[in-house]
Amino acid sequence: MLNSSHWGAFEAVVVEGRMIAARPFVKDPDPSPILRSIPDGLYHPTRVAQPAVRVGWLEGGPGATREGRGADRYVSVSWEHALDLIANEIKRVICERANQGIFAGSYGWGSAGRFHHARTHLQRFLGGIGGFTGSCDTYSNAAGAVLVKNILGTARAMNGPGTSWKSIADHANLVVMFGGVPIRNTQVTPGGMGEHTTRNWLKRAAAAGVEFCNISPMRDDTPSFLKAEWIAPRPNSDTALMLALTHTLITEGLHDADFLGRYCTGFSEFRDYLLGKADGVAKSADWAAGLCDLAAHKIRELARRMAGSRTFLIVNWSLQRSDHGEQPIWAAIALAATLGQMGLPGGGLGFGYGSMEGVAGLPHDAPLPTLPPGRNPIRSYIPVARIADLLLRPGEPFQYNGENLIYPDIDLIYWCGGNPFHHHQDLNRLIHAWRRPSTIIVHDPWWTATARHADIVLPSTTTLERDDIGASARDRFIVAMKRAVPRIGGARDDFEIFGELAARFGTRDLFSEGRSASEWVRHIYEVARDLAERRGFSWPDFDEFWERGYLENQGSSKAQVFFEEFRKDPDRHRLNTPSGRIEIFSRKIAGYRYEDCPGHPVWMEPAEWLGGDLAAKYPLHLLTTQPSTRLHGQLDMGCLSKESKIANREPMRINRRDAEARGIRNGDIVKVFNDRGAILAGTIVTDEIRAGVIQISTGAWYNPVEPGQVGSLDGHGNPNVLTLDKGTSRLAQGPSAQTTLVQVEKYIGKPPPMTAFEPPVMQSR
Ligand SMILES: Nc1nc2c(c(=O)[nH]1)N[C@H]1C(S)=C(S)[C@@H](COP(=O)(O)OP(=O)(O)OC[C@H]3O[C@@H](n4cnc5c(=O)[nH]c(N)nc54)[C@H](O)[C@@H]3O)O[C@H]1N2
Ligand SMILES: Nc1nc2c(c(=O)[nH]1)N[C@H]1C(S)=C(S)[C@@H](COP(=O)(O)OP(=O)(O)OC[C@H]3O[C@@H](n4cnc5c(=O)[nH]c(N)nc54)[C@H](O)[C@@H]3O)O[C@H]1N2
Ligand SMILES: [Mo]
Repeated sequence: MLNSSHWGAFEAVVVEGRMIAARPFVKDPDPSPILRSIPDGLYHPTRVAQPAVRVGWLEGGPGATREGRGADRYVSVSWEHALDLIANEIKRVICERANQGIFAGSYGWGSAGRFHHARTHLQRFLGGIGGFTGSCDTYSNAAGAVLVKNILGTARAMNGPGTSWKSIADHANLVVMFGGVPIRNTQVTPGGMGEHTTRNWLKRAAAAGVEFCNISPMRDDTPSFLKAEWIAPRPNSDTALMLALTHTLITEGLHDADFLGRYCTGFSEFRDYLLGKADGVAKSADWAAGLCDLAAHKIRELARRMAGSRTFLIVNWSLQRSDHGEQPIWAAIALAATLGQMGLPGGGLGFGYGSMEGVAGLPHDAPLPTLPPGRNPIRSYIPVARIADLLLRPGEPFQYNGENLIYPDIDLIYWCGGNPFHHHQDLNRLIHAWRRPSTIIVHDPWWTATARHADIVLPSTTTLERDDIGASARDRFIVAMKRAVPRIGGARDDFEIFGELAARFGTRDLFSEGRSASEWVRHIYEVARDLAERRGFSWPDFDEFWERGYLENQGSSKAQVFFEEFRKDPDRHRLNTPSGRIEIFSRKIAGYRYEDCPGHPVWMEPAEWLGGDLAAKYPLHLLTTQPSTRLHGQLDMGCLSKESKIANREPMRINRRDAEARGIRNGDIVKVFNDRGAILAGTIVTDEIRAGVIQISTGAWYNPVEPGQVGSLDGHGNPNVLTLDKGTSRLAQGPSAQTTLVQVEKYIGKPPPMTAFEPPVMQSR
């Protein structure tokens, strides 16, 4: 039976009603090994068996014993009882604080299915009873997306489709990759995929003779078959490097003045800054060498090589998940504009090509079946990564992208399909903030750290327990996700849960629009099919699609070149920016007068980095990359992720020199710490990572030694205990997770037991 996941389509192998394996989809040339972990997750003891209520909340009522969150026991209750408690509590909060007192931004990846999209169901339900405080943008690329909408006029520049790999393989001579193209990240795309294409495209480009340069603190951010040159600047110093490359181009007369004049606006302001007209500091290669810890001649050579080749720049999203994360994106756009190759085959730049599968695939114009989001009648929201600020600073003003906003006063959090105790920075600050609201409700199939810090937890089904459709704008396939096994424990679909809740508000029909789950799956397919027909595709009717298990759209055979039309005729194809051009200087952004995001790309020291004062106390830069063995926190308990652990802890990769200086060896348990907190991890000593930098993937389930306590040691290795919780700037307010310094020492003594993969203690009533 076919099914799908964010890491790829698969066949569920079921024996006597039990799923035993996920076999890769036959059409996938490079399936993800994460599939192996699916059956482990499906039947894992951390599945939430029944609706559960935290003892302190049940006994004391909303708001009682909030510091017990994370530590208290739970009581199993019936579905009826749990739903009554929730409905009454929502009514109380609406009555006392109005709807904006409910926070339901509910960020997270949930599952690949297009109908059982957990957050959308939550928001459709709450939208129908007066609305909620929501969130905008993403943890993935908020800083980049908000910026490029302003200066290129489209978020597509950040999210794709961009210039295709085919165009790069056929026409580029040189690909310079900031953050590499880690194939581990291209295992994933939201909504899943029928085929993983990145590895084969890279092979094709290498075979065609394209040369690669990897600018990253980690050598293995590119596969070894690319034989890429490795340049390893200090983390978070890329903006300085890009400015110096541009400075070299200009001072050596290698810039494309025609392109800058015809297609861009504001180059002269930027040039004045590069030449140091106002501050007396030329942003030269010599200047950047000290900031990036690279040789100045290397920077100059790279600039000349770029100008002498058809050069494509790749900038991964990771660079902008840092303090002033708008700047490396803007500086890269200015660099590409100065080279003047944007809009040419194999030239220009693209973002996120190593962040996800499909960003640079061959485009197809087929529609996606999707669940309509519904309407939120109130306009109250935060930029997504400001969750802790929202809870800690009710009533306080803040800025975002030119707007002056106020944090509303939240009394109830409803989270469905996401895991803030995985995704948010500075978890000790979050635990503190999380104590503010009276009530926290979570739906999840598993006892994640977020569920363990909630008052009411409802068990959701997984994709294996329901029918759905998997599809992504970045992939040609649309997959019938067929229910493979019966529901596990007392789990219910989110759709069904919100239908029951809506009934308690008299809005059931508004919420469901009178359709059952199976009618909805058919409906969203048929709506998309109509649209597909109008675009010249011919899709089978629903029954035939369901019977066959998937449908395959023809991708274009023609490579796409981003900005090709704009380059041909910038007047007819004006960009959606105030000037209609690429804004190297933005009058609009300058007009906001944000000192942390002025009107053109600039170098500003990040709050924490190896070039700053804090490095004396915390001399290692922590990179919290995406995990190769799972999706975020999902399937951390699966075999693939478990096999990767060192002494049961999340691996930490450290350079040989730094390990030797601390007397740390392969396999040692270490304590990683800074002023925000401390975690344990297992050591891997390597030469693949720059000295002064350590890597810990995100997603190890938070396992505090003292549950519920602010400042507890995490015995498993969730790096968000250590990361910085700060908006990138007042422009985008994105997360700054990659801006974090730490120290590492060998852990002496008996390590605490690992308990994150055991369900919490249930108390009988
Ligand atoms: N330090 C650091 N932190 C980061 C990042 C980083 O680079 N560094 N990256 C950030 C990024 S880019 C992202 S996108 C976030 C990801 O953060 P999240 O998207 O919040 O992480 P997931 O673990 O995917 O959480 C999804 C949750 O949905 C649950 N779920 C699955 N199916 C269903 C369902 O049908 N119904 C319900 N109700 N729940 C379901 C899963 O069990 C899981 O707990 O993390 C961010 N955090
Ligand atoms: N297997 C797997 N794949 C995933 C995910 C997952 O959970 N698992 N999550 C998906 C999601 S939601 C997203 S948004 C994307 C995120 O995609 P990205 O944000 O691009 O991914 P990261 O792994 O955080 O970073 C990629 C590389 O950038 C480098 N890097 C970090 N900081 C710097 C810097 O300051 N300068 C330079 N030059 N390089 C730096 C690191 O060495 C790192 O390996 O990944 C997606 N892919
Ligand atoms: Mo993401």
